[in-house]
Amino acid sequence: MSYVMDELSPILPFSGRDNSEISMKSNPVALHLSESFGLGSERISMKPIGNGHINSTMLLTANEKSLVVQKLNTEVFPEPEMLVKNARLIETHLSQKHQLGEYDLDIIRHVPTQSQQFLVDCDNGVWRALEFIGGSYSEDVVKNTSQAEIAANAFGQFAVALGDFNAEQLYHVIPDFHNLAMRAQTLKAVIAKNPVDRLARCQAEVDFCLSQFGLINELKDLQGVVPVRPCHNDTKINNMLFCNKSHTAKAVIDLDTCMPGYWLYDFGDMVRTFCSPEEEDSTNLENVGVREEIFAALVKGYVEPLKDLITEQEKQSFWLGTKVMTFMIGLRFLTDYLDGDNYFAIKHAEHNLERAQNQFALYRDILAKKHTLKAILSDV
Ligand code: ADP
Ligand code: GN1
Ligand code: MG
Repeated sequence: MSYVMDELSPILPFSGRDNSEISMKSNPVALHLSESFGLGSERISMKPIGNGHINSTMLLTANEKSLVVQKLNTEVFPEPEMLVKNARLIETHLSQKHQLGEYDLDIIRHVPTQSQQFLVDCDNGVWRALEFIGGSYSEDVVKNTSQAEIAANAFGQFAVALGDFNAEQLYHVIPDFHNLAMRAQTLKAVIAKNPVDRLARCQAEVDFCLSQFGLINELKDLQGVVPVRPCHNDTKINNMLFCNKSHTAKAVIDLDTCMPGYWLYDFGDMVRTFCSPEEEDSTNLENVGVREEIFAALVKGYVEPLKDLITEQEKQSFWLGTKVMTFMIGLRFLTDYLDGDNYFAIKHAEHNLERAQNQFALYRDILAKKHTLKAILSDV
């Protein structure tokens, strides 16, 4: 599935007595946000966009100008002001790179309110606004090798542009975000508690998960061997915007989890979300697996911009990244299922379990294709 962001609001132009206009004018949230972020109070529309699991993302349009507004998930991000501070440091760095001709992609900038604030309290939550990148679309499943190479290359450009950014400036908005040992502890704690009595329903997945904890030591062995770098930490395919016309990469989005990490995390999350022909929550498990030609295209696309910075050990660590990231997200979905769905947005009761089953199916296929995938990696 893909998600298209038109140049203009999908509801515009309004003709006569448009119902959406009437309802939006009386929608106090849309009106408040529109006035706060300087769009005015005329011809307002607000509708959900994208398929993110964490924040509520809306396209807000008024007077033919559009902004992306997001109600931040403050359970996940308890310190939204630090989230915005991190993102703005990155915006500034990327803008400098852009001015030097060293970064070509669009930069998603936060938009201040009329009183120069970046957060607005509204509707029992905290909202921010981002510049809307029109004429773009995002994908939930990679269509072909060319798209994989283009997106991976853009994530690579993003990594290189942040190569000289001091990631220690970034606040750890979610501590231990990709710490597998910590994620394993959390899973064990929720198994012990079994708060919503779902353990029996997913014992097979739990047993499988517990049998894979050797990955924790494999990761520990990398400490001091691969460099800590500024990472995006959520390089899933729908965090890339493509141009409607040229189908080139337009912007890397969702910078909320940019924190110090290993490039293997960003590589692995791309493998996880680019390579399967099925969406992350598909229950068509026979079809879930790694498309080897997509894997090869992603390796090529990502490594090319990194070539002057990447170390041999980092390249070698990409195999571990492939395994760890797919496994870890499966573990996180399973943990959330057992915990009663407190973290990821769900559409039905079994959603998190189905996501976990999907990711474990993908992880199993990765293990089964070990020799082929490692051979592709050793070729770059
Ligand atoms: P989440 O944190 O919930 O994943 P995202 O920031 O990734 O939220 O946004 C969700 C979706 O909204 C994206 O996948 C994309 O389709 C769309 N989107 C987000 N920001 C923009 C933007 N600045 N311009 C256009 N579309 C956007
Ligand atoms: C969440 O925000 P979104 O939908 O891009 C999650 C990622 C997971 C991903 C799984 C802050 O990403 O870590 O990999 O879902 N983001 C956060 O699809 O937890
Ligand atoms: Mg996202």
